[in-house]
Amino acid sequence: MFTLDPETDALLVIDVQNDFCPGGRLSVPGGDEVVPLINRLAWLFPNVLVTQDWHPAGHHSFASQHEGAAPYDLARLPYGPQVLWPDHCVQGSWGAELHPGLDLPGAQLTLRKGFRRTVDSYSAFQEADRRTHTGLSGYLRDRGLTRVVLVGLATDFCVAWSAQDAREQGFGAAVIEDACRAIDLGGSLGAAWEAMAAAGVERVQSRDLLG
Ligand code: VGL
Ligand code: ZN
Repeated sequence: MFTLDPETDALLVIDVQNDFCPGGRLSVPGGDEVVPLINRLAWLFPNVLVTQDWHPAGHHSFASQHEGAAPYDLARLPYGPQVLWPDHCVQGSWGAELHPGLDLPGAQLTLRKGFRRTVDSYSAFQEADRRTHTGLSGYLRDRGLTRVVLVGLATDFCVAWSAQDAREQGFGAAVIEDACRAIDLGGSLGAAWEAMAAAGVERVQSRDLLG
């Protein structure tokens, strides 16, 4: 059973952007399939918040910035291990735009992350240096929102990191599994679900909300 509290729950729509959909530069398998479902789910939530991965050209998470590296290699950056990605979600580019089918007229906040050239930010709460905050927890607290319900891309990266950080910051967190799609690099999807369960993230299905 999953009971929504419209007063204190927020739907957090993670990175449903062209580059993470088929035809994009970091295409997540089936990424665009979540769009109609997210549009339906959004009607249940008076509070809808959206994130965008938003990198400057030459961002250090791009393999193109590391000599001899290929996309999906693992690198050591000053703040820790970092998967290197194809160039993606470059500020102002088509790939960084939200998927055109996303229909969220009631969305209240668009939060952009990953805009510092040398630090990545999978999480909507905290950058990969684990010190720099995006401001989302302050926003939620000021608005009396106590739980985030997460949907979007990708389950095992930005969704999982955001959900775990929500818990760490003292919020409830639930992930709607079928309203997300994963990258699944070397077992990352299974590991993400394990880590989320350990952090107290609820794992739910859209039918639990839509009936
Ligand atoms: C993401 C890889 C790189 C995500 C963002 O949105 O899950 N993944 N940047
Ligand atoms: Zn990124």
